[in-house]
Amino acid sequence: VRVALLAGGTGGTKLAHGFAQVLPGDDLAVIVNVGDDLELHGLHVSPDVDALLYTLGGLIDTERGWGLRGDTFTAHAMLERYGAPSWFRLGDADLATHIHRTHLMRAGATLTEATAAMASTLGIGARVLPATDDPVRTRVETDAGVLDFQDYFVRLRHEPEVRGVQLAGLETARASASAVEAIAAADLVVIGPSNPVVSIGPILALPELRAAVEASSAVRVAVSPIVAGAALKGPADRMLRSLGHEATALGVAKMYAGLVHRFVLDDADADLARDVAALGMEADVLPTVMRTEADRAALARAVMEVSRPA
Ligand code: FO1
Repeated sequence: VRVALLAGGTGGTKLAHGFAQVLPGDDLAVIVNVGDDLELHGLHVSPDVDALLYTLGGLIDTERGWGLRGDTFTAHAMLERYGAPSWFRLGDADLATHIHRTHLMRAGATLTEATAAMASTLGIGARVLPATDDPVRTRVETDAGVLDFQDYFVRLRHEPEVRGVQLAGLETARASASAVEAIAAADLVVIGPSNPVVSIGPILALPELRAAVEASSAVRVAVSPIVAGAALKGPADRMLRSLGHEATALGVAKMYAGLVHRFVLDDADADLARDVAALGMEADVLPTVMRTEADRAALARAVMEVSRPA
């Protein structure tokens, strides 16, 4: 089974790790959000790509959910002393990732090429494919003004209410050809349990990528990032509410209606299955909360199992 997984943030990354545990490397392509990317200290930082590289490479700091396990922050302290922005912390070893990526890109590599080279060095078999090589940057309209994504997410700890989302650069951006091809070649397209607005939204906003999903003959399944009315991590529930959606698995299913054939909701939301099915998709009730690495693999296997063509 060739799987193309759309992902960004913690939930999608954990499910990617689940698929990576149960599929041969080449059979998994992860299409990654780049709307969170930023330029910092002259370096290209790509948080969702980083999280995938570090998770699939077994290097992530699982407590924080970002950066490298055991990293130190000496360079960060020195940058702070120089008066550089200090609210976004790059660890010493993490800094090497951003320096190397930026170096490759200045020498002419695309983000896709730089990511592939780094994934290979880290021994990652799965293809980690940025949704686009062009700069598409998420901006959030909040009560505190229009903010760059990391300004909202990290500096302001996603406290301001989100009133709208803009994708700067979208008009001229082209989807990555590798990502489009991976979707076309997939037997199973999975929308991960990621924030539908700021993680999956910037991927599906690329017209060629959305068209590739719609044109795909694969089984298409989405996994709910909302369990019992709450996001497991991050502001997805509040963001859905302030943008006029229901902050429930059903609310997320409504956002994907017409795009997916199946929708996976957590055991805790079994009572919503009937309403999800009424949207014209199969509702699959599964344990979706991934506490351990084994949970990730089990969810990946279960998603493949329910999606197997009859
Ligand atoms: N998240 C934080 O909350 N604080 C940080 O200082 C921080 C630094 C950071 C550095 C590199 C990287 O790849 C990610 C980093 N993150 C940090 C995580 C991150 O930006 C967000 O969790 C995601 O963008 C949301 O998916």
